Amino acid sequence: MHMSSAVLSRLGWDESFATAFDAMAPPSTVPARVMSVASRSVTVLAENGQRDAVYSGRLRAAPPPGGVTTGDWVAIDGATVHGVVPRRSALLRRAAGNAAVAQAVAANVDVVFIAVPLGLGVTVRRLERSLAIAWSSGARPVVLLTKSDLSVDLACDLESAAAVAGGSEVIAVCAAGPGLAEVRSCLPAARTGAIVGPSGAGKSTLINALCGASRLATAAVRDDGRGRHTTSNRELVELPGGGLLIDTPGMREMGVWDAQVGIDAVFADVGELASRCRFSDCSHDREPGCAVRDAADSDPAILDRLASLRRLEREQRFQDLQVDARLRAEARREHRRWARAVRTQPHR
Ligand SMILES: Nc1nc2c(ncn2[C@@H]2O[C@H](COP(=O)(O)OP(=O)(O)OP(=O)(O)O)[C@@H](O)[C@H]2O)c(=O)[nH]1
Ligand SMILES: [Mg+2]
Ligand SMILES: [Zn+2]
Repeated sequence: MHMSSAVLSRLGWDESFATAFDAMAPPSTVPARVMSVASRSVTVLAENGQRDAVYSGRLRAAPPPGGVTTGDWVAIDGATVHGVVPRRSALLRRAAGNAAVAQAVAANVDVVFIAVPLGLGVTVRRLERSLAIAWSSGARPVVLLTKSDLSVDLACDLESAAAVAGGSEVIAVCAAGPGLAEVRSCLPAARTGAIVGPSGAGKSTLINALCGASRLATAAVRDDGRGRHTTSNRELVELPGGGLLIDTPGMREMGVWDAQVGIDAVFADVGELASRCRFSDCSHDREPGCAVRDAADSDPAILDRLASLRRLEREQRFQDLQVDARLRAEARREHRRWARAVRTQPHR
């Protein structure tokens, strides 16, 4: 029955979400998509319009990984969100300041646009990290070289990005026009994208350009180069002619969260070389028959990629350990609660 709704299909609702919804939704709830999130409430769009809603106690007690986020499909009853439809994809990062907690940046996205502002050259190491996180989301990463009008050497910037993009599409775009059509074509009707990148990369300006209107606030980058965030919310915007795009606040750091799959994908070239080393546990240091060192003789950049890969893998291992430690602590607490409950029970 939900399939008939034009509003919902416009927002990306389809048969498989409907099936998932029927399996989890409490009676008398209807589906809605989260358009933006505040600390204690969400703005959702349902068949009968937009509204603010708060979480039920049950959802507060057992939120989805990284919390309810923009792009989630939820089951609402009036102004209460009762549950979250299992996600098709989720962009998760380590929450700022807490290695053991995830933050869901966006959910049910088909494309993750990674904005890399031009002008000072491509920040390759940062791009590798973002790509690994994007790959792990289950969505397709697309690299956007934004503010392309500020590039000193666009061909060179495109080449630097392509060298680490691992086959992902790379689009140079300027909010004034060039490249906009290519970005647009990544998002056919009912498909959802999310755009991530540093503050001032031109994310909101780009969405406004795609909308042909000043839909989102934008601001000039401060001269002193210190952090300044114009966008403070993750907001889902409907583009004219179909397609949806989630704007996100600029992120200083995107910590990896369960990103090993993405790390492997982004550094597949290094992995392939390593598989040809004579020793299976080669540290690519000075062992004989090291295919990575051999390759580095003709392409020294491979050593930078190796270092970058190791940094991300180390970070991922650290994150895993932090989560293990947290789970152990939780299990201990749970056990103490249980032991106390048993002690205070009257003997029979
Ligand atoms: N030259 C040039 N400037 C641009 C372009 N796109 C955006 N800008 C400028 O860059 C500044 C920052 O743009 P925003 O869209 O606010 O950046 P943002 O990525 O949304 O930043 P946060 O919301 O803080 O994460 C603004 O002054 C824009 O006018 C572009 O294609 N070329
Ligand atoms: Mg913005
Ligand atoms: Zn080796």
